[in-house]
Amino acid sequence: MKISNLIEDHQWAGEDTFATDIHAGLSAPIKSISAKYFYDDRGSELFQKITQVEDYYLTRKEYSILNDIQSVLPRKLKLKEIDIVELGVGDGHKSRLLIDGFLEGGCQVKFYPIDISSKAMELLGTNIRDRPGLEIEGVVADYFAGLSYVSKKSKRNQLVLFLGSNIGNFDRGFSLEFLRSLRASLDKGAYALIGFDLKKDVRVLSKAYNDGEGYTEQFNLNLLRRINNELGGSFDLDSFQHHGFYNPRLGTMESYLVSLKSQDIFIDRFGKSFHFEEFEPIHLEYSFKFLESDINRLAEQSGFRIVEHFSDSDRYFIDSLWEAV
Ligand code: AVI
Repeated sequence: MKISNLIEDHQWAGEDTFATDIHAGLSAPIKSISAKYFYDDRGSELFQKITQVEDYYLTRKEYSILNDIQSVLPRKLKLKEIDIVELGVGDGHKSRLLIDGFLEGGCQVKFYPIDISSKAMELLGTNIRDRPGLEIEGVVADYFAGLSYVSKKSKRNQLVLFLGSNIGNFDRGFSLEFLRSLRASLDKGAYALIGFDLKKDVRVLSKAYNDGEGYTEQFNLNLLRRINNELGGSFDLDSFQHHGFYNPRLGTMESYLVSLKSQDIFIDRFGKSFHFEEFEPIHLEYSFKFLESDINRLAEQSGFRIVEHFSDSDRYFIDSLWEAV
């Protein structure tokens, strides 16, 4: 697997951005930490664990959908050659299912996984390898820089994968903006397969984000550990409690860490303490949920036509195939 790194050294001010964002988030009247900071090595490992627990149905349901459509998709698209572009690489298991389907259907595939993390890219390279009919070029870049790089190289029809309901971590306004930018970076006739977690029984949602094994709690607390390790913070992880709940007004799961006592947390890097009232929350993440009508509206408003919605037997999740019009 070839890896093209589009991130220049001077652009990678990751550590400073982290410090600045944490300072701003903990100084705000309603404290927050951006969910994008979940995924350091430990956080990515914990997320992998979450995807394997019974309560977190999303990965399992999406995998079953992709398994079902593995051979359907190549027949529907009827292409001899395809460039499959994946935004945000996971461990490669889902994309591998689809790639195998195209290869078995006699289609030549070039696979371009795009991710900001070179570490994630290296890991992916251990799970998916070049073989006859398949060439892989990992692109280390943000999504749109990566897409523009691929579109300059690509002479074939493209299928963009944005799986896992990653779109649910954007707020409603930003998801539309994101999909419009995605459309703008594609040629007419290109395809996108986008994973959406559907609205459902609140108890099912609630269990998924408060899993019985406690991995979601550790995943959230890992953000405080990151601040301790990287910025010299003094968070006592036992004095914060994970709280995940469904907000039906916004149609989203929300996750918080709640301070169990009144406390001052000194952070070395900033040379100062941050005060927490007893039971004061830090907001961490939104995971928006969708109706089929939301998906239809998003496609229409961003310049795509729906080819087909693929769902699982419980209708928990939809992978929606779109064509750029
Ligand atoms: C990556 N993302 C789609 C996950 C979600 O369901 O929002 C992240 C996650 N947060 C808690 N559990 C999983």
